[in-house]
Amino acid sequence: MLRAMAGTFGIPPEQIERHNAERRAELEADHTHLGKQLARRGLDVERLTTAAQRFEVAVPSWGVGTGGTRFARFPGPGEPRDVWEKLDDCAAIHQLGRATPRVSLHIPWDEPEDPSALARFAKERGLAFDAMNSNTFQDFPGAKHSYKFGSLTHTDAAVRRQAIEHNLHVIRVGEKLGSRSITVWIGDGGNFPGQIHFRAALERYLESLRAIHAGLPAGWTLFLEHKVYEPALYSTVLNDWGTSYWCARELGDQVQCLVDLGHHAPTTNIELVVARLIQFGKLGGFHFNDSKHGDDDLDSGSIQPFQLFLVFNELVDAEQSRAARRDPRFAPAYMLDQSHNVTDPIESLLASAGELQRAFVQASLVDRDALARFQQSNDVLMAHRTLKRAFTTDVEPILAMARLRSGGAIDPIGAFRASGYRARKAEERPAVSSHRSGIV
Ligand code: RM4
Ligand code: MN
Ligand code: MN
Repeated sequence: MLRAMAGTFGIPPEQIERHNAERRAELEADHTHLGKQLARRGLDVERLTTAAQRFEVAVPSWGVGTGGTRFARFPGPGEPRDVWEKLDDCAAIHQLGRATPRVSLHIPWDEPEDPSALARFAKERGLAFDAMNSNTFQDFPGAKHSYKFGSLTHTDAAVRRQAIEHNLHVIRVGEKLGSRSITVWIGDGGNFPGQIHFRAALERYLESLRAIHAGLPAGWTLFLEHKVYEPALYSTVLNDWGTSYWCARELGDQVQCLVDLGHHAPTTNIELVVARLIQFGKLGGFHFNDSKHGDDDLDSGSIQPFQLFLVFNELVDAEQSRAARRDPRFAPAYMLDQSHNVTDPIESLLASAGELQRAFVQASLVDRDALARFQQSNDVLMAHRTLKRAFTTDVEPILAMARLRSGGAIDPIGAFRASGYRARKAEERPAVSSHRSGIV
């Protein structure tokens, strides 16, 4: 059902132009000033602004609905009720922020009845599809077998077969949408010592993944997403990056590891994990979010912005030293994977994409020659300060200028609030009690 009609979507461009007109002169002054400061450090503000304009991250279809905890969900007004309305919201986000041209779908949460129609609908809104996400961590109506005790690693081959078929189905849907990758995250694991034979479960995982891999079209990438705990609370099958790396290597070139920032024990050094996977040629992509305690799915950069910077520091370093990498095609896929429980999801996604862009630009400021010299001579303090100097630089004028030049809003959240988009959607989309839009 094509509920939204062409012409009624998005933020009227005149509104964005008016918003920018009021802020342009100040931005230009700030951008010029920052340019002079950076020039003294041997950095070219124009090159950095162009790089910021090229930065892209995919938004999750499940992220535009209000999320919830396992205690409650407090839906906001004008929530999207189906995949079409979700795409409308994603289009508004991209219109304002210009950094999110692709959407990552979760199947069957966002199963399209007619994938080709959905692909056209997205294209009309300037959007395309990023990685597909399969879901074998819940039971859906009509399913023959339950995933209560696992999916791809279940002890019963019939359950594994159902989970494999689901992944193959998701790939087929993705092909019709123009996607070129699938992310496999499973909830499989154990709640009690003794429940699961660790090695046997991992063998079954590999066997199931081989079957999915056999159905992977040419040019596609399969991402393995590890997670240390939850929903299984004692052990998980794909628990960490090392296990993920081993599996990806066993499976072959089309299989890569995906790092969800929230999927590690609290003290894990994630930037080190990123460096290892780069070095071993298996860093495929990210699910960005932030966390304090566990898989909190908070907004990117809201809790540990320095960690985010350090992750991008590894990515930019790898990008700049191609020779040091094993994988010449190095181009990790960036996706947001967040749950917006108490904020407007559109605002959170705009802010989060901006935080990633900020970390990327800041990491691009690092004086890598100086850093290498300080590392070589064991000048610990100056090595650290070289990173800090980049991290503490306010690059906001670069980000805002990148948005302006790409046709977005100088202050995307301000423009969103001024547009009245949410109030309009609240009228167009009366709440329905049964729908579930976010992660609960
Ligand atoms: C999981 C994991 C997956 C995501 C689901 C909704 O914790 O992060 O990537 O698809 O949540
Ligand atoms: Mn994830
Ligand atoms: Mn997660």
